Amino acid sequence: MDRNVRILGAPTDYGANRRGVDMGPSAIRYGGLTSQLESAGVSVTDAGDLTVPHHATRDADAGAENAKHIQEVEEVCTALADAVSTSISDGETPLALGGDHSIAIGSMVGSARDADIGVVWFDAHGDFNTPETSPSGNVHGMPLAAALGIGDFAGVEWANAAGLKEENVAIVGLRDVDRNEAAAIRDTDVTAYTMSDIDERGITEVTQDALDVATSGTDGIHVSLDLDWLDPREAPGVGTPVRGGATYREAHAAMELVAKSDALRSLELVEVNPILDQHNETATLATELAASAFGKRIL
Ligand code: B3U
Ligand code: MN
Ligand code: MN
Repeated sequence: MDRNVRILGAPTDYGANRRGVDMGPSAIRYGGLTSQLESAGVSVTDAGDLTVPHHATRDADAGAENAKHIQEVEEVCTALADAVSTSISDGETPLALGGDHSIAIGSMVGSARDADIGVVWFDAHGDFNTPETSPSGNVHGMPLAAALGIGDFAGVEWANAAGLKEENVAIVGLRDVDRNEAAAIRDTDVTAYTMSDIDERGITEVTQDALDVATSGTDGIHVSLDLDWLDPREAPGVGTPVRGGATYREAHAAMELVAKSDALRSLELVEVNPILDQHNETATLATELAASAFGKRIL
């Protein structure tokens, strides 16, 4: 398939309460994103970065204690949703670069604007907290709940806007889930695979199941890749590393299956933290994984 990819940078860390992931888009570009994507046979347009309100212009304690910087998160997500949906209607596949994982609310809302979509969420964390259950108040731990309309986000409208169906959402790679968050996931029709599932069944079978969940009856899928899904040995440059994650090979195998599904409508790479990275290796790995998701072949 001839594919054109449009890179959309979202240099924000408001959802992670300021930890340096706002530098992710630069680091990922510097890690060779365009050439990696071209080696996957897609053409690439870089639309630059969205404008994110600067910290100097905002109150450091803005937002509710249980949903920090909710207004800034909403601003960024609204802009990203528009950019993602415009990209799709222009015939270009959006590739959003975070930034913290709160940007996924914008990606999903935008990707779902004119279609029924499924979602595959690769992450160590559930990202299923709500302001009521969150231990941190950081919105990057809440985007899946938000996009499914679960929880009270101080009346913020996007929370219900995506129109996602729980039964088309799959989370892959869980190993750090808060107690109430786990109960919330179990209460829904979302499908969740832990690292134990990957241990028992292997990455291929689990990813294929997740893709089946997301593609069943939908027009396409949004794939959200939190780099902390990988083991910190492979991806040290993330804000909240958790031991026991996916290996380099498992991550590539999963992305190759994404490519094979031929259903990818939008992709995002999030939570790369250049401050914590070593020689930009996490950002560089993110570019490789994107290439695999877009169908890079060896032979
Ligand atoms: N579950 C915790 C921790 C966390 C979630 N996502 C990340 N960290 N990156 C929380 O704050 O919601
Ligand atoms: Mn996440
Ligand atoms: Mn995570």
